[in-house]
Amino acid sequence: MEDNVKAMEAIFEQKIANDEKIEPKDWMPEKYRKTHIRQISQHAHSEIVGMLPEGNWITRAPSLRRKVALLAKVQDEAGHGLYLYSACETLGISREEMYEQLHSGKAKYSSIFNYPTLTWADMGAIGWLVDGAAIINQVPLCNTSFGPYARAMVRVCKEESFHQRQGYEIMMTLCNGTQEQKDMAQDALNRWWWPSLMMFGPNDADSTHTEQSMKWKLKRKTNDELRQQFIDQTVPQADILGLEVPDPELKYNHEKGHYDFGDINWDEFWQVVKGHGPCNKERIRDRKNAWENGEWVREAANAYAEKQAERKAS
Ligand code: BYC
Repeated sequence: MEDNVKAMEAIFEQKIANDEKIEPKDWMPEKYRKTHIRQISQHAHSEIVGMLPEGNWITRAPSLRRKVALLAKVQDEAGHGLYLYSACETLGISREEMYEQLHSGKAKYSSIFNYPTLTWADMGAIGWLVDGAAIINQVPLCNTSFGPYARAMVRVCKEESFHQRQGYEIMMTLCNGTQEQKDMAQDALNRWWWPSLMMFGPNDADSTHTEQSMKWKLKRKTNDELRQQFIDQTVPQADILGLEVPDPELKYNHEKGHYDFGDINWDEFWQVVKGHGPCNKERIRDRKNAWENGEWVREAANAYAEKQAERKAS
């Protein structure tokens, strides 16, 4: 029996070394399975909770064109959540169980969605910064070792590129507008900059999972590498907008070929992760309400599916 497990372990390790995908029916170590359930379900929850701060602005979008684009973006996020929940289900956890973990606070979701969206400029800042950070984090995941996750990510990344551009275009319009509009864009950047840097997770030295996840090729880059990439890519975009990044220590380091930046407030990050951010309670309340109010829809859909199956069988 033990020899059998060792042989399967060797096949698994070889596949990882060869950059072959691990598929749901392949043998995998229990820890690999559990780590993937944790990360993929948290990712799915982030997409679904991420619909709330933006959904808040659909009825207040400043024009029909803006409303259509925002509505499409929020719908895309629902779709991303569904691909990810489906990918996660292939690892042997049910969707109900995942929802239960979200609603009870057992499962995390991205810290970024616990901040409020106060003005229309926040729709621009979220698309530009939050989706921008998501792309940087997720492009390497297209190459992750677990097949269903990698394949879901390919499509998600394509859609995130559209989201990033619609956000940047909102910022561009505001920055080319009146002084009041430009101030609104600056205020949104001031509020979203640091939480966007926190999205990449704790510094590598404080990250619990990075080392093992890199070995399994679940993560292809570390939290700090991705954060630096985001800063290097985004600061020139802020320059084009004529906005100031709210970090007095931000400076291009010619020797390193990267921007140096100030200290991240990790106390704030952990407070938000532990449920004490500005909107944590509201977000979970809204998700629970959506689940409870949707019960009749699930019942009707299940009843319909049963009827169809009965018809086919008869
Ligand atoms: N927020 O060992 P670490 C989107 C937790 S959605 C909350 O580095 P890991 C979008 C972490 O879970 C964006 N918690 O962890 C949607 C761990 O706690 P547990 C979501 C965080 O997993 C709508 C502990 O801290 N993207 O794109 O190796 C609109 C130690 O961290 C956070 C994804 O989920 C955080 N920011 O690395 C617009 C991408 N960071 O689980 C956009 C996939 C860390 O031990 N996920 N924690 O209790 C990942 O790439 C990785 O999971 C992370 C963290 C880089 C986030």
